[in-house]
Amino acid sequence: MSALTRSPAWQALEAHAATARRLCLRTLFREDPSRFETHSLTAGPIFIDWSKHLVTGETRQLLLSLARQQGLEAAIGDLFGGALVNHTERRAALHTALRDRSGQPVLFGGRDVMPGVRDVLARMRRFSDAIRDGSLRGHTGLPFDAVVNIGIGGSDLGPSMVVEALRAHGRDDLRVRFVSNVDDTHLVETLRDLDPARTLFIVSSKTFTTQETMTNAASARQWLVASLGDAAAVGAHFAAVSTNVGATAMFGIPSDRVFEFWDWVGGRYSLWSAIGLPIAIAVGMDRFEALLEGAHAMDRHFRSAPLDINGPAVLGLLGVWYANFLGCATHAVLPYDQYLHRLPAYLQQLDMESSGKRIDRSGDPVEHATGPVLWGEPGTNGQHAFFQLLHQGTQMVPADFIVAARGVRQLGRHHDILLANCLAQTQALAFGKTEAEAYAEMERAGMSAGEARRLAPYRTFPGNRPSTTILLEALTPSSLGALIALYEHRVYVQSVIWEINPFDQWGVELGKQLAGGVLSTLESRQGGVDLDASTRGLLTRIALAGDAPPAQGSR
Ligand code: G6Q
Repeated sequence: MSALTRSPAWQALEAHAATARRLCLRTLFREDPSRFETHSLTAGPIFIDWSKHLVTGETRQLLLSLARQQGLEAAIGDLFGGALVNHTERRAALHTALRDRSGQPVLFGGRDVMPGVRDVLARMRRFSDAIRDGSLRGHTGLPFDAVVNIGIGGSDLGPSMVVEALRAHGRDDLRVRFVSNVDDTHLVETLRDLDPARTLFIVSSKTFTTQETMTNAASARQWLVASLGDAAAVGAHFAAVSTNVGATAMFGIPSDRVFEFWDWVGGRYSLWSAIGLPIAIAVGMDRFEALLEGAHAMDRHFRSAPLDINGPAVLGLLGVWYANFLGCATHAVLPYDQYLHRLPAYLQQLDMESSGKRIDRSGDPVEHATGPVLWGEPGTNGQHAFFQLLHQGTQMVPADFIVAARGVRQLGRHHDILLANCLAQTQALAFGKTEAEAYAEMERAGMSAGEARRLAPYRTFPGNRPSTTILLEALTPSSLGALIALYEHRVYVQSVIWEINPFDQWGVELGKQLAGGVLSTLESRQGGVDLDASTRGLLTRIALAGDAPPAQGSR
């Protein structure tokens, strides 16, 4: 048994979990009229109701003891203070500096990083303003009406999720699109209705070596040069965001169109950096800065609020409670907001790439569960699909319901209906429906006693299924920034408890390394002798299938 699982705080939680499994939320609410007040909090612009969780005052105290035992408060200081929290790569994780609006220095290695951060923000403002007002033009003198971001993973998911979330602030005459997949259909379908003379590409890649991104960028350059008939057009139609300034120059991107970021910004934490350039172009730099403001408000809360009313700490500790003590293997994120439809995909990377680890900070295998599988879809769509399992399946799935009190659009009763569904679902999950209630309901509807008895077990909902309601006043750039930062810090809290590094991603690096080897075998059409039988067999089948004729599109 590891020191963590042997520790007093861990052992106390294990002992407590045996009784907590049998907790009844109906009873907890009946016996404590102030449960909602004592189990809710305000974190920056976000209200969090965590009263519908399988926790008592004792659970709360025991989780806080675990947090203190694991040194959570000091670890929060380390994160903001530029300590090498990413110990395997010997890096800090100073994404919070990118949105620091305090005017105070942020030191890393004895140097203030803020002048560099402010300089890049100022350049982003000049560039995005010039695209938006049409003063920066393409090779043939036309203003841009489309921006295509080419990137993948952390260089795609954050900005694309935010551009979707803030679509209400976008402009119809300036389309912002994202290409990530190396499958050529993604690039082809994205470009097919665009005018090369009015299209700007942003190649976003921290390393500027990622195979998918560089392949897409090269094909985009070909498309542009072939259409405009002049290789010199590249300089006017490409910008880059990268830490690898040498490689951007080799690609032909002029240095005044290269936006820098730094090693201390992890890919999945980078939307606050120049990786957010497509956001600034889509919705304007003022709104991008409002996004930073919102995140900074959450940072201030995380740094200063006592742990028991600290949003990221409470959510992180609940995550530990369910993953390690109540055996939950998955966690659902259910935004009741169509604009947030890419949030689950974004959070999947943030959470699973950060918490999907099996070696602890001392280099030993962990002896406890780490990150659960995170998944989700917007409500109300999910209600007509997988919610069945949430309500009546055999697994417990803790779920986050995210909703805004005020809708962005004000169309008829839509928003009230959305809100009602969201609240009703958390109610049903928590309080369920007993067999007697199900029976009485059917009897009232005029069903025969025999039929009602037969169906009652099927129409019973066990309840006691935990959920958090995350309530925004409205979805704005600033509340969105706070929401994303809330999840970032939740991931950090869990990593501190689990003693893992949330800032490296060796699993992703493996994919980058392996694909290269298989590709050379595939292209040489010769089965490599050192390949395993399955890969060799599949390569042979692929070679036999030959090259299919290219699809004929309508355009
Ligand atoms: C993020 C990961 C990964 C990365 C992509 C793209 O934290 O490291 O998703 O963002 O692999 O890498 P580049 O930005 O270097 O192209």
